[in-house]
Amino acid sequence: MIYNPKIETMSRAGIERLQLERLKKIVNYAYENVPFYKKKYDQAGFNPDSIKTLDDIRRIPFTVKDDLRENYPYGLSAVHSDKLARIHASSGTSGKPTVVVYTKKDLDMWAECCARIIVAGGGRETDIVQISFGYGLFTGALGMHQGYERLGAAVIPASSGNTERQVMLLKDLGATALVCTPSYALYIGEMMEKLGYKKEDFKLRVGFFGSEASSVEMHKEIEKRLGLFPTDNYGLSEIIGPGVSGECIMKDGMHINEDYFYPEVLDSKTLEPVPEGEYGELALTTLTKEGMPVIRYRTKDITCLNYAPCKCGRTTARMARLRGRTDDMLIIRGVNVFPSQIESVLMNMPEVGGQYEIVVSRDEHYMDKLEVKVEVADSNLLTDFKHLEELRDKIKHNLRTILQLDAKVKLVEPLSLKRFEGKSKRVTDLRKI
Ligand code: DLL
Repeated sequence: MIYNPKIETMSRAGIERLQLERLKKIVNYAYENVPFYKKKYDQAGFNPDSIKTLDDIRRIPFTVKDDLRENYPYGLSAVHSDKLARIHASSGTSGKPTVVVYTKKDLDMWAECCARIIVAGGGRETDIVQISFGYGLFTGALGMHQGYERLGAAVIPASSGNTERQVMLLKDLGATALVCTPSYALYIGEMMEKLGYKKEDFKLRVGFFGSEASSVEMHKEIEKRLGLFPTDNYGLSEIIGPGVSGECIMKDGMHINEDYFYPEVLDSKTLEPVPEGEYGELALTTLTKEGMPVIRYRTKDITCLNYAPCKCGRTTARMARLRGRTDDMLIIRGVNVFPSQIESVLMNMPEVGGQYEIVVSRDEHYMDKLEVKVEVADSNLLTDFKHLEELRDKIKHNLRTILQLDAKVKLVEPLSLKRFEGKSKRVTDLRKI
């Protein structure tokens, strides 16, 4: 089933025509209604009327997170506050949040985008969906809530936290779908087991997991524990929230809602586009957003694009599962390491559980040290020294094969590492302190 077949199966020429028409409009709209863009474009000598082809986008200056911070709170808004229908914000690592605003028309578009990715991942109007993202300024909960509501499904706005109660609600209310972060889904799965349930005790069918990185292996683990079909979906508050892209049931890349968000993948050094299929930094342009148009936003997320039509029938471009962010890439003894690589190694080993922590530090000789803390799947192993040593060596070996780097591995009790109800924070880099 396809939610909006006219758009989602449009020919490449058709979609590009639509994108160009919208790009011309939005760039002019931003220039005329947001002093920030006018100033930036005038300074760069960029004339919004000079856009003639989609390739011309390359001449437009980028927008970055600092632009939003520096223009806090409403500096990038293009409309009078009377026209605003919703205000969200994402918490920054320090200081003030990044504020994003929506008009009624934007909310309508957002609901459609989420409905499309929900249907693509197997969600239906007959679902009873538990939304276990934190409700509030975060875009995840309300975004997916409205998407599912648009389909006509029944929504349980459970919010995150109180995991025992989450399990009770899932079971008693007969939820068929779950929406949360992938790490929280795993935690919920563990809690089900701890409370003595089997996955057959639930009616769960599909799960929509996003807002943080997850690996193929992590999805397999979620599928095994919760007995549902998991898909990955992507978005960011600055652009809209969830609904930028999502996997279909083929699980071969996340379909981008390209009629609303124009994607580019760039070499992060030269900022020139990379060839299709090569990894680089994703930049996104909102093609219709009224409240806060965002042009060529550097997401810092690393992915690649695939324009080939998908087996599901959709023709929209697909972005690969994120490989990380340009800024969560760790450089350890000169080697580039993405936490997602470490996760893949661990998730492929049945002897270890789903939770881990990565600590990077520096020894007295200024040498970088990588430590990975992992929960063993079975606590009996902790009393068996020989097997423990063997497992530690095996993990070290597997990490070395993938990372080309030696790591210290610490095995800990099941359920002893910190759990997260929202986005997880698994990396501590002590070198920066
Ligand atoms: O996390 C929006 C969202 C909510 C997406 C719910 C999907 C589901 P922010 O809080 O602004 O917005 O964080 C955006 O989270 O730039 C990525 O680095 C990361 N991220 C989001 N989705 C994924 C994903 C929401 N599927 C930032 N895989 C983005 C990996 C993701 N990282």
